[in-house]
Amino acid sequence: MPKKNGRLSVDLPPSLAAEQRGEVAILRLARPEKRNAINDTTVLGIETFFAALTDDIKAVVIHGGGDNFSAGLDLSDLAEANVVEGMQHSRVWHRVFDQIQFGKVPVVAVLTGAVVGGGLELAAAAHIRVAERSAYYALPEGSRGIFLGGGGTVRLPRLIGVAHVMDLMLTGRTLSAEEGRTIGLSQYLVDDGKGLAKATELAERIATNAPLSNFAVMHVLPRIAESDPATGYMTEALMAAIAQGSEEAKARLKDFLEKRGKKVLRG
Ligand code: 1HE
Repeated sequence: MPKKNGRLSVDLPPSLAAEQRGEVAILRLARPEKRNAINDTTVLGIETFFAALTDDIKAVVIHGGGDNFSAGLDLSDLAEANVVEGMQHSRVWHRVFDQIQFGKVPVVAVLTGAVVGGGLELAAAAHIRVAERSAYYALPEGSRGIFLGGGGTVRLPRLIGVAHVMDLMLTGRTLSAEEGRTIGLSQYLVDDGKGLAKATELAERIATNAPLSNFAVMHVLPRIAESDPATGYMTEALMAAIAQGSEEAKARLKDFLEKRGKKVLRG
């Protein structure tokens, strides 16, 4: 099948732009004049994008246009909200970000400039984070009189531990890209301007895996990590058996044994 390149045919709001490069779809937050602050339209547009992924897309890259990934929630969205609306608003973010974490294909996020509040929550829903040196992280919700609402209290402690989240939330302080890399906010740290290329390279590599293996990593690994060990081992055994029983695994193992398969990549 010919590999497609160009604009993705999905109807997105002006705050988002999507393109396809071969088997990788690239979603850009396209509201740089507001530091890619995420308003309701944008959240729903992210949902539309992930729902529209066709079977030829094997991985996604998400990045921010301009100098920043995202300044988080568009604060004008919540200014007039009552308690019920606040709760509903948060639940929409949960639904959409769940579609990223537990969607069809792995997602690589490129972190630049402000990765703040809901921007950090969005980044945490991705599977791999590539930070440029310009990236900085903060959770300023406390200073705004609000609280995390995009799944950050669930996802961030699993990435960096409760103590670091507590520190960020109570002090509102900023972590540098280097500090973020050290505590596990990003798996990669690259020079400014190199993030999108690195993330695309990783996404292209991910796209060569068997889809069932990627699916298992996204959907089964996090559940096993949350399980008691006995349940985890049994779930792992079941998943391993399902994966290795597949035609794709048989063909890939045969390729390796007959010297056609790829060797493990160094670096
Ligand atoms: C915004 C937002 C926003 C920028 N909502 N409009 N997030 C925050 O509390 C972060 C708020 N933003 C900032 O602290 C700064 O904008 C930044 C440090 C991120 C960047 O500073 P800078 O100097 O590059 O930009 P700027 O001049 O502050 O912002 C440019 C414009 O974007 C300006 O609008 P303009 O009409 O005056 O040009 C800003 O008002 C606008 N802007 N950030 C609305 N966030 C699901 S719950 C999640 C809860 C949260 O995410 S709380 C954290 C919210």
